[in-house]
Amino acid sequence: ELGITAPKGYDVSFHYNVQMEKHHFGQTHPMKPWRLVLTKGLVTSYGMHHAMKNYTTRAATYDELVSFHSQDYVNFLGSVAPQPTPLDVDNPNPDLRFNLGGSDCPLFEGLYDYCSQSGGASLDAARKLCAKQSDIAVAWGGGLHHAKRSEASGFCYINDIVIAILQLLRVHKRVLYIDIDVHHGDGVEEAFFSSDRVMTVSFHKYDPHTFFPGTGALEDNGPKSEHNPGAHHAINVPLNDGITDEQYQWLFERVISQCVQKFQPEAIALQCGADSLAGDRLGKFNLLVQGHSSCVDFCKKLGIPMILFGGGGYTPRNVARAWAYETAVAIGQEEKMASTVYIPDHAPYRQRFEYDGHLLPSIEQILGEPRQNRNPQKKLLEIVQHVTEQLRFVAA
Ligand code: ZLM
Ligand code: CA
Ligand code: ZN
Repeated sequence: ELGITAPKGYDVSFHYNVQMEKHHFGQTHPMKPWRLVLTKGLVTSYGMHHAMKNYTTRAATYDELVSFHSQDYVNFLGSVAPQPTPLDVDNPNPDLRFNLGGSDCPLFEGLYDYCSQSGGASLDAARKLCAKQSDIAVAWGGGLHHAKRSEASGFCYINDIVIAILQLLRVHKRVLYIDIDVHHGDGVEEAFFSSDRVMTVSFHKYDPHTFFPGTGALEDNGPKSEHNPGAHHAINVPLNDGITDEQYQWLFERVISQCVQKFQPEAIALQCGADSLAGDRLGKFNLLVQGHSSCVDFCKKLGIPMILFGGGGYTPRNVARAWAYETAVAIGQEEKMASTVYIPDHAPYRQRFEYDGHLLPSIEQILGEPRQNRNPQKKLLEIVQHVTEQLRFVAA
């Protein structure tokens, strides 16, 4: 332990249940709940738990799940038997509904427990914010942003974020949702499409024909139909492969500072999907932990109560490195981890971090194949301009 002391100023709470770690989506499925074991391991081995309030969370109840989801859907999730993923994608089991049982959203053993644990942790985090017992509440088991009211989608079954935001809205007039997962936060956006009390902002790779879920174009800012108060309250930042730390930070700060200025949120819900990191199995951005975590740092410095959710992230050791570092940012002790995030390959102190015959991964191994940057600065400027124009319609 490196002697991390109590936080100065910010009360941070950590919401976790080991029940979530044990679930498996299936042999080669990209979503690996055990990345949470690695994350928790790093957090505790740096002694960060001494600087936070640690809560063992409970499963969300049926009533809590149906605060957003339909009863039909939750009943089905609670009663359907586990099924092997069909090999024949063209002949899905006709008994299966709600987009369940395919290869993205398999019906694995213990699914209902996994979903309700994820929801319970995020809801507990929201309750701590509402009770003003926490300034930053951390729920790495949540962030499952694709789930819809009556539909599973993209590895997500229960939208813990929507459930948590609904809780925040009991106390906070306006909630700003920010999503740095490489995928579009479509489920959260859709859930609050008709509300002017939640503004959603997603940064994502956008390529409607080849990249999931295919939504989140720059011009999609919420239905403008018949006096919809939620119009202009959905902000989308569509990006291409290979975006760098410098570009992402530049965009993030410009977009988010304008949103905060106009919308004046009383709470922030930040989805920290780690599949936007370089070297991810599914994402193809070029972000380092530095760039990714600078989003958390920027939001923290706004001084607005905040929940940090997990989300995507498919190269488990990179996910753990990022979320542990972001936990350190929350408690204001990031310098304790700085030297271990990316240790230069020839640094003389490198071997101090190698033990049990395990070599540290080289930077090349962490980053994987370099991605070509397909984000010209001109495009980024256009995004900022469009966001500025949208926000002219928004008033707190
Ligand atoms: N096929 N196995 C992000 C959610 C992304 C839809 C194309 C499935 C995969 C992917 C599943 C083991 C978040 C799509 C993909 C192959 C239809 C997606 C099982 C590999 C595997 O090896 C795999 C047999 C699987 C799924 C890749 N699926 C990659 N991308 C996306 C969903 C979730 O990060 O945003 C938040 C947690 N689905 O592209 C297909 C269209 C299913
Ligand atoms: Ca996103
Ligand atoms: Zn994702």
